[in-house]
Amino acid sequence: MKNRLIHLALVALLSLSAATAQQADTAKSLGDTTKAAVKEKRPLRTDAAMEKWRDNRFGVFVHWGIFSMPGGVVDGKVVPGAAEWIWTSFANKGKKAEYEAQAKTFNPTEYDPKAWARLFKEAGARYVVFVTKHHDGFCLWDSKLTDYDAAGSAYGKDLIKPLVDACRAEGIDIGLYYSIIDWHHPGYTAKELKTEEQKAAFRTYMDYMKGQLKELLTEFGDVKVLWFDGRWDASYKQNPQYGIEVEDWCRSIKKDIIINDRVRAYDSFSDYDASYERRLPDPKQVLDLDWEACMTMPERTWGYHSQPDGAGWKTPRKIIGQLAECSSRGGNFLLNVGPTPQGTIRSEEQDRLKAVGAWMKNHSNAIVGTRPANLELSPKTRETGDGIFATRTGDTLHLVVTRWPDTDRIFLPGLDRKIVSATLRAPEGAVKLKNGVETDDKGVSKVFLEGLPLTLPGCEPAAVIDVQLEPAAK
Ligand code: JFZ
Repeated sequence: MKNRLIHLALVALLSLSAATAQQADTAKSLGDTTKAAVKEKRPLRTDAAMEKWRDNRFGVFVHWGIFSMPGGVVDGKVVPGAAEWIWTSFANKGKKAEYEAQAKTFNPTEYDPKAWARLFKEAGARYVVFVTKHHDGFCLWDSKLTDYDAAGSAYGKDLIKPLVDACRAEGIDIGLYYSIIDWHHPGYTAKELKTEEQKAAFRTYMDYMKGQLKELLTEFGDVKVLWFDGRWDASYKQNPQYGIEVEDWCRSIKKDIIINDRVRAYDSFSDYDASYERRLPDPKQVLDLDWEACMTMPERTWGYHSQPDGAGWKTPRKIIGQLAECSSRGGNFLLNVGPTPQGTIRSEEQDRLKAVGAWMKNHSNAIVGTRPANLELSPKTRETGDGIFATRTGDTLHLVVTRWPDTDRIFLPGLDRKIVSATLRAPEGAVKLKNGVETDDKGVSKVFLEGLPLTLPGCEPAAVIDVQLEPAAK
């Protein structure tokens, strides 16, 4: 427990520390040849695969594995925090073998991949990211390189392929999560590699990883995203060339694969920055690269926890607000579920996915396929997901309103184009809004929409106003 807290604190510290400090630190430990790669912020990709990734905007993350079995409880005691880290509680009690033995009894008999796929589709998700191997090393597919996998469990067969097929059949793009950290593989060491034996052993692990990544990239059809994680151990950081090798390997197998920033030991953003974890980027931050925020529904845990700690389950309004905020800033939003060991998705998660989906059914055009409108309509000091968030498609602005304004006007500072029309798309029918311009004492004119209904229409968690603009001057 203590170890885990220290670890989580370290991870948090790391991610919070300024990029420059990290780079300075990195430069110290790297030779000149790799320094350039470390600082590399690549030009934005313009290929079709990356454009599609941007268009998708909303994904579902699935954290599932034998870590789901204890449900956050060890020896009758509830362990707060991330349930997918429960291995550390077992290990600290000298019960690593007991943890791993769960692989033999893992038997999600209620698993219905088609039902999951339908649910994700109903939620309005355009892509998914499945954990195929988390830090505990258990593999959810049938890997030829280990028996510590779904095929070697009581269930006895691959869990990933049927899900990949079912989601693809629903038109959902596929992403696979793969942990670099591996607490099971005998060659993996977390600490700095000192002896020749350790180095040789880690080499066997590198080859194992590459073999598994080849399986993932060749046996599951068109995989769009590889989502790496767990690059912070000393062994991996001591050898930054490992991350470069892994990344190059994946690209050599699939040229247009989209890879997140967590593949290399240090700050290469790879194709996009996935460091926004259970948080959204600071409103003051300039975001000039592709990025994605991943989010839990309860406060902390990714894997199934029978009693998640924290402030409770996020409301659909909060989730939709966060999704809209990400879209308005050019980022994707990856919303997590942690299925039960039986293979079901708990009602707390289903209800929220369906509520988001009910909203997406009417309003996905404010999210999917949009680009940021670059309008700041909410205070920078707001809570995430709370306010008015502007996306655009062509000459149409979409304003997603999760906090109903205090007056009947919405000002659009920074808008330099004329408004043709503005429509509130309410479930009980469209409402035309008027617009006007007000010039203040300093001669600055401010465009506004006017005539908002008295309250947020219907019972919707968020309203959407479409604003048709005059075409931009050529
Ligand atoms: C990692 C995992 O340890 C966790 O179990 C989960 O899978 C999550 C999606 O990813 O946790 C992290 C990784 C990176 C940061 C924080 C937690 N970070 O950069 O702040």
